[in-house]
Amino acid sequence: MALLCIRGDWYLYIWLIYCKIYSAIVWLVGNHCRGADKGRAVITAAVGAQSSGGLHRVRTRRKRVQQHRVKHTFALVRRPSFRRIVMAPGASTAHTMMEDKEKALHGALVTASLRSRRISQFAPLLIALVGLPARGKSQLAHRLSRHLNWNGESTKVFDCSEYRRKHMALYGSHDIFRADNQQGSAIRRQSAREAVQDAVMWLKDGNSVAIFDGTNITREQRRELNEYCLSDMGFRILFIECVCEDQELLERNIIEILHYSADYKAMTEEEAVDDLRKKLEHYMRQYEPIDSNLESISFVRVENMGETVTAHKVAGQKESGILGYLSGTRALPQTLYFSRHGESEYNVVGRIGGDAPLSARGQLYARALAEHINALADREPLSVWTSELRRTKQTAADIRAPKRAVRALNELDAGICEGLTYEEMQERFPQEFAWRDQDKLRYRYPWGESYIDIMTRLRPVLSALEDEHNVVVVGHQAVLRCMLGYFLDAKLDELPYMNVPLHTIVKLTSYGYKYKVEMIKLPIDCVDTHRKQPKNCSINRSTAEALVTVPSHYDTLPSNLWQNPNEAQL
Ligand SMILES: *[C@@H]1O[C@H](CO)[C@@H](O)[C@H](O)[C@H]1NC(C)=O
Ligand SMILES: *[C@@H]1O[C@H](CO)[C@@H](O)[C@H](O)[C@H]1NC(C)=O
Ligand SMILES: *[C@H]1O[C@H](CO)[C@@H](O)[C@H](O)[C@H]1NC(C)=O
Repeated sequence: MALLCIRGDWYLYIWLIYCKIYSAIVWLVGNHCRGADKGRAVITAAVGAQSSGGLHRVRTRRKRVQQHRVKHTFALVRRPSFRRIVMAPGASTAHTMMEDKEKALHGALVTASLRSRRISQFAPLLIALVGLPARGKSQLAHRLSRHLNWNGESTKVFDCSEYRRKHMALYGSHDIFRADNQQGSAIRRQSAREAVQDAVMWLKDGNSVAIFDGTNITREQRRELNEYCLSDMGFRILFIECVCEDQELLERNIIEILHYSADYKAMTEEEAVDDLRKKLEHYMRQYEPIDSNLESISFVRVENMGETVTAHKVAGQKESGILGYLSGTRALPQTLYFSRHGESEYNVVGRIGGDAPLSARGQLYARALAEHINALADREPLSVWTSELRRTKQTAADIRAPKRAVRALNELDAGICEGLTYEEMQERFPQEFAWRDQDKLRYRYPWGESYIDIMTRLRPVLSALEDEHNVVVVGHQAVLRCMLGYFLDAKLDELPYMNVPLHTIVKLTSYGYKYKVEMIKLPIDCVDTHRKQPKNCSINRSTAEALVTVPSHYDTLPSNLWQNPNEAQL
């Protein structure tokens, strides 16, 4: 019995050893095969689950497809511009089949782009501008920044030349831009490094976009920055190249630089022109335009200030939004006019909202406005945008220009408070009234809107307006506060308290990326509708405290308003 047991064990041992050796051989052979033709192993695994009857047919068919694809992708890998397609299934096969030399050449690029695909949509985004001076880079940077900030992405521009100016008390001359100027290029490199570092800090602090406004003109500089962002920081990165072939645009940009750049404040006109021309020459000697065949970066090329916009390997929500913005607007010089509607019957009696017609004085303003604008329209074509409400349409009625009523320009909807005076609001909804005073920007009227809401609905109008010239917008107080706030870079919390008086034309003229503002008050009397924030915003405040800043108005509509306004009781 014992002997049988031992012998039984022996059989078992031998059997086990046999199994081990067999599996080792199978493993070795299998590995060898995989090394030689990974493609087949992949296919075998892929169709392994299928019934053996159909296996042979499937296997051969797949194999042919796969071989074809391998050849195809292999050809594509040689052209970096198609690397996105290569990253489709089969890429790893193509990778294994590459020769060593090509592996070394493309390996880094393939992994880099693989990595970039893995970076989350929500990762912060660094935008790096590329291009020669006077191609409109700074202008694009600031406009884009304004647009992104408005859309809730906290964005900041990091301007290399500002860092450079910090290092040199006063701009010396074009000399520091020469490639062979050791000290100059050290300063430039140092300022670029500092700008990048600050941009990185900004993004690490939880902000979403940093715009790096340097020149990054060589391929090597771009590759470094791309590598640094993707691999070291885990940020997304998008290059925007500004190209400008149009002589007229170039000249205009150069004139703007000469006028507004801090570098040229201390120079005479001729000196500055000569200096800028030489600076451009130095840069031109070093400049390597982005070449999608040689570089594996995602970039957008903006030609002639937005006439043509091309995108290469641009992915992601933020990036496509930016692409949309860039292709939607041309950064050309513009003049825009804004006016509130003339005084309405509701303004006279201090009521908010509603759809009241103009008061007698409002009609006078409409005529004066038309006279003023028509004089301009005789020189240059104009167009008029109004809201869909009666008071703006009536205000624009006499202007001789094409008119359009835009729903997004309608006044803030006051919900349950539509048509009330502030006194009535305090009487009926004291708590709502106090809450509104506590945070006017975010307060939303029950069944109505907040300032934030109108900012959102104004987005498309603002984008459209940035691409327009000579447009007269006849709008309402809250809506115009938001629009002017956008163009003048106002802080959001200041928006609801901006003063946009009645019977005043606000003229905005662009210079560079900024706007100059002129207030043209037409001499027609009107009530004041501007209510300052009261000191006491507590919900327990007294009625007197709540109403302390309410502007004076008539209690009933006086019939002889425009004849002798001083007689009516205020
Ligand atoms: C307002 O008054 C109520 C009671 O009348 C009190 O409970 C509350 O704390 C007061 N709130 C403030 C902010 O003073
Ligand atoms: C606001 O008014 C209430 C009630 O009159 C008072 O208790 C409170 O101290 C006032 N707050 C301020 C900041 O003046
Ligand atoms: C471009 O970016 C790189 C990346 O950090 C930086 O080192 C380089 O100095 C920049 N070049 C210029 C001219 O701003």
